[in-house]
Amino acid sequence: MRGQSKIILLGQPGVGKTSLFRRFLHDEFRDDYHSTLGATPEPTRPGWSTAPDLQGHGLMLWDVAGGLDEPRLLEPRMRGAAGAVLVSDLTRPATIAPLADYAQKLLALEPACALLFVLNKDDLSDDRARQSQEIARLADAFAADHLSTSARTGHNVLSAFEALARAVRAQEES
Ligand SMILES: Nc1nc2c(ncn2[C@@H]2O[C@H](COP(=O)(O)OP(=O)(O)OP(=O)(O)O)[C@@H](O)[C@H]2O)c(=O)[nH]1
Ligand SMILES: [Mg+2]
Repeated sequence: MRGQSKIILLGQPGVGKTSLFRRFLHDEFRDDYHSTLGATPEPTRPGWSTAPDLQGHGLMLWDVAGGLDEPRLLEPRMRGAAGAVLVSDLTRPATIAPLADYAQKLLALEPACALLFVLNKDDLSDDRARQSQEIARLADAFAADHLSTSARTGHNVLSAFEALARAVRAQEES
């Protein structure tokens, strides 16, 4: 993986895709919610990760609107993705299962795309055993990793993108 790998954020509306994108790229967080319109690709800065094995590996992040009901919009944005963060909301367990649909649609277009499943908003609740189990099962079904994150506190946000960058590289080397 040299140059920039296209990474797409996928998941139901309001799970925190834009918030993870902003926390990761700009280290900021906003409480207000504005549903994303259109796609806004943005690159990582040089040196975004200090991990020795990721030096020179840039990411181009695509933040897209949540929802599976407009495949004509979603599919062109999925095309060319080397990696995807599949985001769910810890406080809304119903946002977990649809990630299987996003993953299947994506892999139908980009079979070698690396996946990372995320349970976001982990600052909001300690009661997470069931959700963690569900996301772990889903990730296992796609032979992918999973993490809980908080865009609000920043917990695991950098780690999530580093893990995905490594998974992208592993896919490219296989
Ligand atoms: N407490 C908390 N709130 C969060 C977190 N991430 C996102 N939010 C809030 O959840 C709401 C939705 O976040 P967005 O990042 O806009 O969600 P999205 O997935 O981009 O939504 P769409 O663009 O509609 O698909 C906003 O009010 C955010 O402030 C988090 O980790 N913790
Ligand atoms: Mg958004």
